[in-house]
Amino acid sequence: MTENPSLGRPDRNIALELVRTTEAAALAAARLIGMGDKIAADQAAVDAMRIVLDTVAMDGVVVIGEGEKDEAPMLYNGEQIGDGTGLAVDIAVDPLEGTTLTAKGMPSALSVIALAPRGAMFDPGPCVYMTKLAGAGDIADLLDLDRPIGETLGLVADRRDVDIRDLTVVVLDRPRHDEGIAAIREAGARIRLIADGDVSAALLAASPRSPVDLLWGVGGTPEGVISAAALKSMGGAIVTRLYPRDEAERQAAVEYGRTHADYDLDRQMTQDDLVAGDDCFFSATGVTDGDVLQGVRYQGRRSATTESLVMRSRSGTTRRIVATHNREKLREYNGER
Ligand code: VTB
Ligand code: MG
Ligand code: MG
Repeated sequence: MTENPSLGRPDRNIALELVRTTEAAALAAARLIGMGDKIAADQAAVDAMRIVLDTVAMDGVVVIGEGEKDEAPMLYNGEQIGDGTGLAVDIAVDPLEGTTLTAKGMPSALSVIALAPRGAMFDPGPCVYMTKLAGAGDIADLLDLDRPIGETLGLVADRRDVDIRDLTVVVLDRPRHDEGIAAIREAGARIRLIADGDVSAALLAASPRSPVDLLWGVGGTPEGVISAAALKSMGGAIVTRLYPRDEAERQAAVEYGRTHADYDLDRQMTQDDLVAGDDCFFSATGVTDGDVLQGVRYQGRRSATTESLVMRSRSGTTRRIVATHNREKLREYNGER
């Protein structure tokens, strides 16, 4: 009779172990805030996350190791992670989401990781970009990339019983968004332009009571999948569509679609298409200070604090974990941090 012995019973929440990996990456990257070297900051985050990941009891495979587009060091796609026992899982990492933000000491750099049962995560394939529209769960049914953004803003304003000019849309500051930005302004909504970091922006847009209502624009496909894992847990919504950069990438995507049934340039994909099923896990730790998470704070050589968001989609539990790290003890058994 009992198909799944864990159903209805509390079981392991692996996100509570993942938080150690994003904390380690954040602590390592934060040493390099404002130092002007995004490669070094990224490398520090990758190395630190990699070491702690191997302590997690799981049979993991990296399916999204962001870094290709920016030629950053990465936890390689296909790399085996964990101690090889237990759950067979897909892992998506961005050890430092916001390498330039970190190098320049700008807000909202995060370390992030997402995990889901094997096969659950969308494979980005050849497209490094996707168009994204994200917000809180109360407007999930209004998110449609085929409707002009100005009209969607009108519907969101009606739904929330506010004026369009009360709405704020967060947009990556990129020339490719010029038309969209003009359309949003034309509709009367306000815009918050950000230099990088659309995972953090998706979390902000999806939080009820945040000053931002929507995330709109073209960002990284890996970041889209990672955001989806978070939004599934916190009750937010995202719709996305692959965005080939040029004709060659479009051709490669069409070719890829012949052997991968769910790979379709025309399809709008929601959080449930990007991360299937109901049991994904997410952890993010702030590197630089931001609206969603406080960054790493050092208290001299003795200690440092981190703030993390830790979530699981099945239970919908979101935890904010503030940790105090004893840097002296860590130095003793881990080397300098
Ligand atoms: C976004 C942003 C990232 O890449 O996904 C962006 O969230 C999109 O690519 O922080 P471009 O920078 O090429 O526009 C990042 O900026 C870097 O991973
Ligand atoms: Mg990265
Ligand atoms: Mg990134």
